[in-house]
Amino acid sequence: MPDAVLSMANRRVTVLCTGDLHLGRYPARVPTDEESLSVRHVWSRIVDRALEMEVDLVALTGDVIDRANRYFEALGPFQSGIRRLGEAGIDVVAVSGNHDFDVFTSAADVADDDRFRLLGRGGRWESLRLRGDYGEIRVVGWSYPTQHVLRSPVGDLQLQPDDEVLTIGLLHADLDAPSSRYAPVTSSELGAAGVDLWLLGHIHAARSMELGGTAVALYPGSPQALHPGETGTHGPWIVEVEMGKAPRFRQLPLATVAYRTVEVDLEGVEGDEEFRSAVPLQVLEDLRRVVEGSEGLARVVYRLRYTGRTELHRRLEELSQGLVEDWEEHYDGVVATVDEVESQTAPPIDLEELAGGEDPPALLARALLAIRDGGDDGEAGRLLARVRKALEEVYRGNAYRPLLRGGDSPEEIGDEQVRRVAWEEGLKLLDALREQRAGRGGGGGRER
Ligand SMILES: [Mn+2]
Repeated sequence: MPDAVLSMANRRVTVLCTGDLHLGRYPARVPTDEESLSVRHVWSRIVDRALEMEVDLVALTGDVIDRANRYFEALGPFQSGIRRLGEAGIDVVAVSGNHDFDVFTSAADVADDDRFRLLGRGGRWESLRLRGDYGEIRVVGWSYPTQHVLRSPVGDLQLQPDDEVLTIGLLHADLDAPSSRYAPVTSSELGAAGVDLWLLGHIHAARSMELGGTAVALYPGSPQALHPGETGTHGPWIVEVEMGKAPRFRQLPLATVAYRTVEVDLEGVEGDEEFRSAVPLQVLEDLRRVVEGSEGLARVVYRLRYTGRTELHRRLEELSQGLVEDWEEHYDGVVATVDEVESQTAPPIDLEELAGGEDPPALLARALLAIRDGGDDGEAGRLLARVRKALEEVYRGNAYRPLLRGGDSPEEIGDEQVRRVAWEEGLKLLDALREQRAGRGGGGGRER
């Protein structure tokens, strides 16, 4: 067996990491009387999972409790989780954040479990050695002494170099945000601190960063999504760390609430009936995907962004009223609702009809018809030349180069591309012209 020849210190350590639970808070825009949507329910699922997976360590990166006024509401659920982990012999390490800088100390004292350690009380770094089947690891942590911390605490970390032991750092901090009042730290100082794996708190969207060598930092994000801005996947992370190797991360999508912003394409949608099927069908398509990628999701709250050209352009708010107030879709045990709609649609344009006049919109409509049909005389020719010149300038600016496809130099801009851009930009310009006229009450708008 290969394991037998490895020294104890080289064995893999499996860490379950989460933070920013805000126990006591309730997700926004969902019914407040459903236990399955609460943060404490998700916390309990996280503990279940840590037990099932028999992880070596649970790491909590601050803002576990949501401020002093939620303390007593949060205390019971927090306690019972810590107790269950302790009884299973799982070590739990934690630091406090700006929300629980004072209350987490009290909660930690109440927990009074041999397996649970709140590190770095009073803003002083604390180092701890833990032993298990994996061998030995070192954990360092720092907790908020006050609600605001204006300077980086990392400068005070005097870590004894030790190449023999894997070092994990816990910190609630704002990464690469120099003017932040929440412990601003930089990637370069984290990378230079002698820590193999930084587990961070404060940012609710999960992300990981390489810090040079095999050192990495992870923001696990909030395990339960808490408001419509918290889109994306939420849940705790499993991190597998081994000496001298880059850690491996994997998120457990255990959040029971998801917030989604999706684009709904209404191009060419005509009449109320078509609207009533087009929107739910597109939302359902997204819902199926989301449900398949999650475990135990209960609610999805949608924000819709309508796009495309449709004769319903001016009536979308009215048509969406019932959708926002009453619509509830049930799919595989998950309830989806629409919280808000935003319209970026444009009215359809009858170019032939418009082209009959003598005003600027008519002139532009005639040029667009010519561009569509492959012509380049008169106004159409002038428009195409202007578009080509603008595209050439974009190509010459190096900043845009990575965004461009199809050619490396201005000479390679094809006629097709010029025509396509002129068509799209021309339609936008026409919309703007018509919008202006309708706004002035000039009666130029064609749509009803
Ligand atoms: Mn925070």
